[in-house]
This record gives sequence, C-alpha cells and structure tokens, in this order.
Amino acid sequence: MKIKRFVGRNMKEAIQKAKQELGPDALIISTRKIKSPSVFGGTQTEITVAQDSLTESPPPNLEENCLTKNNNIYHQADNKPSEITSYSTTDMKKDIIFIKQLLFELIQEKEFLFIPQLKKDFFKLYLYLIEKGVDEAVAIKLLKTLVEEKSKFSKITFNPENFLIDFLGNNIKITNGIERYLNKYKIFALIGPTGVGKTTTIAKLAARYSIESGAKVGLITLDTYRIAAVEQLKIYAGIMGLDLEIIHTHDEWENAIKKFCNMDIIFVDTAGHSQKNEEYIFNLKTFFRNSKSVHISLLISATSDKNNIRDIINSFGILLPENIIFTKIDEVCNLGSILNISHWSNIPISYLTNGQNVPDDIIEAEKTELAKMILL
Ligand SMILES: Nc1nc2c(ncn2[C@@H]2O[C@H](COP(=O)(O)OP(=O)(O)O)[C@@H](O)[C@H]2O)c(=O)[nH]1
Ligand SMILES: [Mg+2]
Repeated sequence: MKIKRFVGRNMKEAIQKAKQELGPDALIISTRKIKSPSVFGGTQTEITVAQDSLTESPPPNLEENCLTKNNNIYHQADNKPSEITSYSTTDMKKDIIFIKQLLFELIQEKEFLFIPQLKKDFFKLYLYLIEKGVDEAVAIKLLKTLVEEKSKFSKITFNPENFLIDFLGNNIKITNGIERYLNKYKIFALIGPTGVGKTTTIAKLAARYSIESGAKVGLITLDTYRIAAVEQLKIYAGIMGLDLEIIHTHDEWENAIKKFCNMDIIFVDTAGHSQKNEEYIFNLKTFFRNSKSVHISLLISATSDKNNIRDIINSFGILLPENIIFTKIDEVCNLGSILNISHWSNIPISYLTNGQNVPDDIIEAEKTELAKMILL
C-alpha cells in the first residue's frame, strides 16, 4: 500500500491532486487543516491517501494499520519514516464537518450533471461562467432558462454567439445612467463600503454634468469622520468651481438643500462603512428618511468577492437604493458578479467605473456591452 499526503487550498483541490497522481481508486484515510506557508497566512487542507495497487504486499486493514490502540493516526508520506500524529475526537469531528462540506459541494455539481440537456450542450459554458465568477446556483438557473429559450429557435436561424450575448444581456438589470431619474430627483447620494470609490465617482459625475452638460451642480459631503475625505472632495470642487457644503447635523443638511435650491443636480458624498456596521446604516436611513427626494446609488466594487457582494446588497438594501454603480472593473478579469448582482437583487446597474481618472473613467451601463464584457 502506498500512503501519501496531498495539500491543497481546500479539500476539493487536495482530492484533485491525489486523483491525478494515484487515480480514482485512491482512498482518503484522513484529512486535516494545516497552516498555509503563504505570507498572507490562512489554512490549507492536507489529506492522507492510500492506494494499494502499487505494492505487492496485501492491502492492510485500515483500522489496524491506521489507528493505533491509543487512537493515533499513522502517516507515511513519500516512503519516508512514519510519524505518529495525535488524532483526537475533535480532529475526527473536524473531519466529519469537512466531509459533509465536500459532499455538499459534490451534490451541487451533480445537480447540473443530472440535467442531461445541460450536460450535453452547456457544460463548457457552465464551467466558463463559474470561472468568470458567476455563482454556481446562478449559473445553473441561467443555463436552465437558456435550454428552454434555445429550443424556441430554429436551427437555421440560430447564431450561438449572438444568442448568448442577447441571453446574458437580458439577464442583466440596467438603467442607462441617472438621466431618467432627473425629472423625479435633484439630490443624488452615493453610499457603500469604505474605499469603494464614492468620492471619485461623485467627482466624475459632477464633472460630466457641470462641464459637459453645463448643469448647475452642487456638492454636499456627510463624510466628516476623516479630514482627508473632506479635503479630497474640496479639491475636486475647487478644480471644477463647484460649491461644496460640509454637513454635520440635520439642520445643516436642511440649510444646504435650501442654499442649493437653484442647482440642477446635487451630489451627496457619504462616509464609507462596512456592510456589517448596522448602526451606521440605520443612522443613514434615519438621516435620509426626512429627505424623501434623495435618490440613492449603492456602490459595489468589482474586486469584492461574491459573498461580500451579497452581504453588501442585503445590508445596504435597507436604504432602498435605486441603482447600483459597479466600480473598479479595470482591476478584475472576471465580471461574472454582474450576473450575480442581477440575480440577487432587482436593483439595476446604472454606471460602471473603470479607472481612477476623473472625469473619464465612467461608463453608462448597457446590456449588450456588459454581456460581452462578461464573456470576454
Ligand atoms: N482602479 C480603480 N480605482 C478606483 C476607481 N474608482 C475609485 N478608485 C480608487 O479607489 C480609491 C478609493 O476611492 P474613493 O473615491 O476615495 O472611495 P470612497 O472611500 O468610497 O469615497 C482611490 O484611490 C480611487 O482613486 C476605479 O474605477 N478603478
Ligand atoms: Mg470618500
């Protein structure tokens, strides 16, 4: 019997490595988490695998050979001398949790494989979407719809590429910029986590409306927690020759709105906070509640991982944002999150920002373009 250890970022990767080297019949005899050698820390998964076809000796009894009487597990890697590692009940519980997780992941994949039509026609596309950051459940749901819609087309007129772009485009919720809200609102507030690009995006939008469209634009900032944050917007306001009001209280807010009554558009910058800071989000909600005329855009960075994106949508959702501005798309290769966002919320994407340059690096959301970006 050959016993070998394999290390991966997670259980799945470790198993893949084992299968690659020892084939599908290799038997996992233990798993454990180990410290990652990466400078960023974290953990890796190590599995110990046995394969009996590589040796003439008869296959050992797993219980006898792997577990000693005092419940230790026997590791023999690369034919080096064996070592005895303590294997406690806690370790065993951890292993069971791991195995449950693994089974769960496998079942999720299987759901896809059990839909024959999907497996046959769209398996590659499924894998591609996953690689692009589309959530597995979202990808499966999309592809199920895709199968139905594809069947409506005749073979002669069917163009797979255009079909796919149209299909994905129709699954993305967008609104082109904020134009269509201008007859309803005058005050546009940007909210979202710290560092997502709120102030920079305000500068881009303010420039677009004041310089390009000649509109009268006023700026308000509620972000008075950090001096640097106020200074940042002051600099932009100075360059563009725009009035800026710095607000600490609700009275100051009322006065600023009165002062800006002749403005065509007012952009409001807010302090960034984690989506986990419920108190802050609640306070912001109370602040804006008295100002029903405020249009709210939620900023989400393309660099956030998909679980974070889901959290951000849920937590900031209580402020009832009407748009999402998807920032920093220049920093990622995978834009599958756009499909996740459209699946997890009804809020349309209005803009995407693609760089630090003010005012150039901002584009209005457009379905076909977004679909192409995702598929690139
Ligand atoms: N790469 C990239 N950086 C951006 C983008 N938008 C903003 N940033 C940068 O992200 C950082 C934080 O932006 P800021 O506007 O201060 O974020 P805020 O905390 O949400 O107001 C700054 O360094 C910006 O230049 C973008 O679209 N792409
Ligand atoms: Mg800011």
